[in-house]
Amino acid sequence: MKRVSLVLTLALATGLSAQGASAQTLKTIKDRGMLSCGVSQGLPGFSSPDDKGNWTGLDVDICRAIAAAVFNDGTKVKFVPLSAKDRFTALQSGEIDVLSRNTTWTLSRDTSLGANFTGVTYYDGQGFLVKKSLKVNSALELNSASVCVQTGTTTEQNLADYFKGNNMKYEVIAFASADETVKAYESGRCDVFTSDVSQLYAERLKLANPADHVVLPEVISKEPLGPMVRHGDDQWFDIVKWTLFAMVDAEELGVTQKNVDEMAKSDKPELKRAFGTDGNLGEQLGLTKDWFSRIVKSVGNYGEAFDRNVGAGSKLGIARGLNNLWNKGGIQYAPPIR
Ligand SMILES: N[C@@H](CCC(=O)N[C@@H](CS)C(=O)NCC(=O)O)C(=O)O
Repeated sequence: MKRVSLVLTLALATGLSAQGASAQTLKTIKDRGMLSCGVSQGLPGFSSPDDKGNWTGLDVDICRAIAAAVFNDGTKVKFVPLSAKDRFTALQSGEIDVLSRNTTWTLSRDTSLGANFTGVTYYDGQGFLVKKSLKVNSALELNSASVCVQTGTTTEQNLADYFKGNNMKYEVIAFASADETVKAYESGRCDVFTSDVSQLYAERLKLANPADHVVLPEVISKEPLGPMVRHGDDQWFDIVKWTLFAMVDAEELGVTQKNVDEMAKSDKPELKRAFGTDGNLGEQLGLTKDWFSRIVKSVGNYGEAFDRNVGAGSKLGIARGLNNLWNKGGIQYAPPIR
């Protein structure tokens, strides 16, 4: 009994009980002076580097928003490009602090991989891309097709389920990287390319004649994509989770990259809490009072990041759809900042 209370007293005295004994990630990142963020190897709209090595995309903006929350500087990110197969090992080994790479939240990934999903940055689903010349209008006409797919993805499993469920035969041709998969499809090694629909749009832009290819109407799975952190550090889990929530809540509250300074002066109670002019919510996360405005200043609210990278203001031109806010017909919903 005595020993237990001594340990407890010590833990309280050192502040360990408040944040959990393993709340080391934030400290490691601060000591390093840089967030290490795992992204894809190049997926327009989500994460891709230009010829100078500047990364842009929705997944990239999540990394920048986290860096802004920690350092007040969205450029303090080291982007680590990862294939589908290598992404989880990089997180487990500590090479990256967070994985922000079009990764689907599933039960097995949430448990056996020793990681936690922190939310959904993009509600997606799996689809099929075919050449228009194939004259196919529905995925149900794909019996006996050859299908190009990337290994180490949920895509492979859904493909098998869909063809089996519809009593159709198919031949899988699998590759380790997106580039190889798309090249194989373009060169005619397979009839179909299957992936998350957002990725079909992104990869189609890389083809010589994007207009020669069509995304079939069927969406055969749920692919909620979101950032992932390692098990065992609840403080870091909270920071990544609430960075995303802050972006979604900012959109709902009407706070934009442009008006953020003006809105910070507001008397509205919910804005005062978010901006830290009332209470200490930022500090409770292990961050600073101005954590919310740092995030919005750096990348804008969720809607702005969506539009710029994958939505109406981007080359992809994807409609908000499910990714609209809950009060605008979509299912993007963040808990309140209070
Ligand atoms: N969301 C699915 C698929 C993710 C995935 O890796 N898709 C490929 C299909 S194109 C991709 O994005 N590759 C990009 C890369 O390898 O850099 C998952 O989490 O398993």
